[in-house]
Amino acid sequence: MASSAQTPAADEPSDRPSDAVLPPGQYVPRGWPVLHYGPVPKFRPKDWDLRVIGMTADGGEYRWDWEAFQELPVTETVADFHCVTKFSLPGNRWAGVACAALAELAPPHPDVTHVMVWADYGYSANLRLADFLAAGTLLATHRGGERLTADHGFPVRIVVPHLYAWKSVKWVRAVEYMIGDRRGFWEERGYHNVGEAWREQRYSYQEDPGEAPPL
Ligand SMILES: Nc1nc2c(c(=O)[nH]1)N[C@H]1C(S)=C(S)[C@@H](COP(=O)(O)O)O[C@H]1N2
Ligand SMILES: [Mo]
Repeated sequence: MASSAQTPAADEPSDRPSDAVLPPGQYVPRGWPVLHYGPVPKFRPKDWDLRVIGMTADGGEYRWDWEAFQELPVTETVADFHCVTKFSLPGNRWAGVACAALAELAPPHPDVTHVMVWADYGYSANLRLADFLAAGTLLATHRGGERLTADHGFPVRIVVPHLYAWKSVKWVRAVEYMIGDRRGFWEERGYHNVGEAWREQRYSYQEDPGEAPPL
């Protein structure tokens, strides 16, 4: 994809010391916590779709209904998961549709720099295009061989392992291609615009000039 070269590759965790198991400040809890803002949406297969909107290469929108989405090629990735509230889940085996594969089916305009990932009820998170296209970034349907439960994002959540988990949007319904950056739900409410866990980019006051749209 021509546009993937505009931002640095983000498929490797940044600044990871060779002996560190978890990013700074993180611990492994018992079980898998459930954390989100607002209600869990009810899945209605007939109404569900996943759309790619915004600045596509051909100016059109792309849409997959539930049947069509299930026909997309499935990949697996094993990755840690880091919440900014400091719990981490090491070694998750996620399965789903690679976001890079989705972007091949729905190519972004060459000037696209960022994406907004949208969920039911309006939750959103912004990503650099390189984060979206990174090797570990997936529209996950399964973890550890089991379908996600409603609490954890069924039917589809994005997983962006190298960024704090508020970017791993549950109940994804749309990906918006953007020319330029815009803050998502938590990025407007005090969390870091980029959110790299290995750089401990937790809060917006840690942002460098030029790293984020003004608050
Ligand atoms: N749609 C939606 N996705 C969301 C959230 C949310 O509030 N709404 N919370 C995020 C946060 S802060 C975290 S830590 C993870 C938690 O995922 P889990 O409940 O599967 O552990 O979901 C993320 N995805
Ligand atoms: Mo979180």
